[in-house]
Amino acid sequence: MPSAEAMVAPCSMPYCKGCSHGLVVRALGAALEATGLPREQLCLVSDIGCVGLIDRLFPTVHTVHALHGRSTAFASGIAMADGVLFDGALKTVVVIGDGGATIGLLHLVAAAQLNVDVTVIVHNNHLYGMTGGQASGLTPEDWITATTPVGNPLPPLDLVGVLRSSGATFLAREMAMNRGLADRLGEAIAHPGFAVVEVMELCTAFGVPLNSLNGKKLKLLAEQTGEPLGMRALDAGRPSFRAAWKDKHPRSGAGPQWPETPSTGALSLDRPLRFVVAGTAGERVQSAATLLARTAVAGGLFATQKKDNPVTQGTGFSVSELILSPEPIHYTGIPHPDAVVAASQVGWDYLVRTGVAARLDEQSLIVADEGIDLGAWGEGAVRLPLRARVRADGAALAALGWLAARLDVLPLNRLIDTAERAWGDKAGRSVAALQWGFEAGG
Ligand SMILES: Cc1ncc(C[n+]2csc(CCOP(=O)(O)OP(=O)(O)O)c2C)c(N)n1
Ligand code: SF4
Ligand SMILES: [Mg+2]
Repeated sequence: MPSAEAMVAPCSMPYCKGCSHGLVVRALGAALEATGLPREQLCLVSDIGCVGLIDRLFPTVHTVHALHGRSTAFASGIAMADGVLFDGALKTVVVIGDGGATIGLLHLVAAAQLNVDVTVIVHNNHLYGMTGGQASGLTPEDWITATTPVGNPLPPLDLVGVLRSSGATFLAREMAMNRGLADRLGEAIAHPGFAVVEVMELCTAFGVPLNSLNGKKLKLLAEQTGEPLGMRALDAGRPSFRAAWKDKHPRSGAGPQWPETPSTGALSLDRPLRFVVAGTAGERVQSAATLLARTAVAGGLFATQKKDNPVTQGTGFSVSELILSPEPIHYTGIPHPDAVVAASQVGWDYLVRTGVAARLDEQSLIVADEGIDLGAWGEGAVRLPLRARVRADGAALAALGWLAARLDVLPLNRLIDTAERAWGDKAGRSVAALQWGFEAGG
């Protein structure tokens, strides 16, 4: 096993003297180094507590600091997105305390059920260290803590047992002081599904002084509770979430209404373009943006689309953030749009309310239906009779056609080609809207 040196920042540990968290940091550093993976394929998701001080110790990998108890949910989302939308090459590791693990227990249960490729390292020092030594769901019976001054009346939860019955495919329990910890963490990280390693630790600020604890007593305690110490159980028979998903969705990534768009020959674009398309739910704002994204991708360009609409689906605004680029897109946010489409008043009002309009600068184009009150932004905006000419559900598409022509983004014939592939003999009105907008912008 390589040393942790290359992975862990050369700064002092942010923990109390003797705190076991430092031992786990070193073991994790060595285990991550041993994967041999490029740094960008490693992602640490840290929870709240002393355990969560870990991020700055790992400056070269992805780190996400999550809400208390929710780190496993964040990690599951990361692993699912990577597994479904990309190649599943990311290794995601959760660093969580006994407090976080029991506050957010159902997130661990769900991750085990899903069998996502996430390794959860539970730093079990048997209490809430950071806030002064209160009892958690893993505090041993009779322990003295800040909230159980005469002894904890409850037995600790058998966390590994709960996760075993939830379908976890890799389970282990280890002492923090065990020299083999790095190997065990390495095995867990290499496992392609959900893995949990419960690490038994000393909190030298509270657990040790309040309970006359030392390493020997901790080991005894660990042997008397839960699954056997040093155990490692593997169920390689269950498919990982990614494998199960790919089995059911062999063409995942392509939405049901968008058949795979074959490559139609290279398109060129000399710069990334960032559009925000705003309109009313149900008026085909999203499918208009998707049409441009699909056309760009079929032509060898890169595209991202982020959708926003109210919780009550089908009512109110609908906003789509669209980026088209000749290069891979690493950041999908749009702080300063090149152009904004306002297909309806509801959509425009949302852009004002959420501060998007305030971020427009002199270079930003506003393409708006002529009936919309744009307030202070009216001057200089391009006003088109969108809704009057191509009806409400063609307005966003016509405005995007206008932009495609005016900014020389995508050719009309390729946009029409995508529309016809997607909507077949129902494409007529969409094609007409595109055509009208394109000609107006040309
Ligand atoms: C939702 C929420 N509740 C409570 C807190 C306060 N809080 C901060 S750290 C902590 C205890 C952390 O204990 P544990 O997860 O065991 O980590 P340790 O400090 O022992 O490493 C608590 C309760 C918080 N940050 N968020
Ligand atoms: S309070 Fe406990 S868990 Fe936190 S750093 Fe100190 S010894 Fe470690
Ligand atoms: Mg703790």
